[in-house]
Amino acid sequence: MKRVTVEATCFTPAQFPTEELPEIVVAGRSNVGKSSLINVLLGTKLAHVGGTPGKTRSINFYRVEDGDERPAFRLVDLPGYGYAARSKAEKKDWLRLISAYVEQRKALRLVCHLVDFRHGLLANDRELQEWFVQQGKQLLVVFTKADKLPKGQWRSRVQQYVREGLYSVDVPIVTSAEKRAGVEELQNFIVKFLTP
Ligand SMILES: Nc1nc2c(ncn2[C@@H]2O[C@H](COP(=O)(O)OP(=O)(O)OP(=O)(O)O)[C@@H](O)[C@H]2O)c(=O)[nH]1
Ligand SMILES: [Mg+2]
Repeated sequence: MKRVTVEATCFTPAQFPTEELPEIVVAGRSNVGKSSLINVLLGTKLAHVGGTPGKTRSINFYRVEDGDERPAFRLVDLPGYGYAARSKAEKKDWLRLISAYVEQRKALRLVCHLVDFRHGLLANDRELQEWFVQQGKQLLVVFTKADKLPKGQWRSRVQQYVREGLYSVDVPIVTSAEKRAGVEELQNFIVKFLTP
């Protein structure tokens, strides 16, 4: 993923850029590792990463151009959900911003739903999945922070989480931003997904 530019940092829907490219959005609970994974996917440090939940407050659009043969697209970083320390007013703003994006955006092709590999899908992850499915969106589950579990457990964990039930257009991808695991697999998936 070669040429990467920040196209927009949006705190209100009016700031969203025009829908000229397909968009892949990265969604998930606060602190699950959305911005970290975007950085390793893009090979940049553009997305802000934080030790405390609630680091990303805006919807951030990254334009990715990857040579002539590969389709250009946008990667979209969302503020996380489930961050309890947020005030009521902030939660309302968050919901308004995210809803506007998810419910109106025609360019949105795929939701990469990031889930902490140690915990699997929690109640609010399931709510998020239901909402995206109701909106007719395609979801791919991407597990994060896999470095926190021994590699010997990875396969059986995925099988367990799939058995417990989840929506995903394909077999979930196991990643670690820290160890750069699963990054190429996810890049390849995105390119294939966008290629007609
Ligand atoms: N061990 C490990 N830690 C990770 C990994 N990815 C992210 N982290 C850590 O998890 C914390 C949160 O990462 P972020 O990328 O900011 O998470 P986020 O989902 O963007 O969080 P919000 O913007 O608050 O929603 C940071 O301290 C990261 O260093 C990973 O693959 N392995
Ligand atoms: Mg973030």
